[in-house]
Amino acid sequence: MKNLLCEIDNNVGLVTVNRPKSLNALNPETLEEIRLLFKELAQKEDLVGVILTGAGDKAFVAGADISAMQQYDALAGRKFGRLGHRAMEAVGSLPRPVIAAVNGFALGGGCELALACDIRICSDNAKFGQPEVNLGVIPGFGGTQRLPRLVGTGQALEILLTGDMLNAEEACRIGLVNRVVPQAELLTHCYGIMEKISQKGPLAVRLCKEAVHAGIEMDLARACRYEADLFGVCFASEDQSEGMKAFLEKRKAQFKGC
Ligand code: CO8
Repeated sequence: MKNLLCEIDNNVGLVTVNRPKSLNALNPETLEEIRLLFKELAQKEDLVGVILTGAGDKAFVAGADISAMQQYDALAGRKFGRLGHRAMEAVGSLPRPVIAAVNGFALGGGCELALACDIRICSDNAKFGQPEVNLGVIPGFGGTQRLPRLVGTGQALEILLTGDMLNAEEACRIGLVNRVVPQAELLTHCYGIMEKISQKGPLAVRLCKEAVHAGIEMDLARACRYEADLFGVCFASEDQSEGMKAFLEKRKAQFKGC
């Protein structure tokens, strides 16, 4: 891959968008690499999860690549939007948790990439925004949909309509990120969350993510029935009997992921 770095350590993937000269802006090639990489990572049975970040200490991702978009006509714009959606979908549908380690600017397509992740932790220098209205366009990688689902329509509309940037504390206050940590501790903090998750039943972790993401698209009654189905599926696993047995025997469970 030309624009991404990927390393896997202790079954935790670290994916870095690596175009620091343009503040990790997402050009079509990078979006396609994200899609392909996350499809490949989805096949790794032992994977605990993925941490997604940006190269350098200034930006997570400063948006879609404006120099690539500048000359687009309507059809090219639509094609680019679809490419972006497929990349975000590959991140969001990874059957493992994905943590966005937001280490600086997360603007436009960069904020949308963070929104496609399951958990967002940011450094104290992070800045968030959907500045597309400054460029005469609207967000095109899911921002008008995922942002209101996460922070509510009122907060989302203020961000979308003003194009204003939010600092890390403001982003945390409205629930756009879970936590703000000093920049030097950002990755360590994210690995700490992955370490905790790695101790849990892998099937239960996968099904929790599936229940939340699928359920949020349904009405509550249907979503609760879906949850009950997935809850039932857990009882077909060895991990369920081990987890409950270990609790009753007052010992740590030894999960196998089956
Ligand atoms: N695209 C391309 N290049 C970029 C981008 C970007 N989004 N952001 C920064 N760069 C480049 C700059 O052009 C500059 O390059 P060079 O050194 O060659 O001049 C380099 O990165 C460093 O940037 P700055 O010198 O501007 O750094 P500053 O610290 O002065 O400013 C900012 C940092 C505030 C982040 C500033 O760079 C900025 O405002 N960037 C643009 C942010 C933005 O508007 N992002 C949204 C883009 S639109 C979008 O994401 C839409 C997504 C959906 C599209 C769907 C289409 C269908």
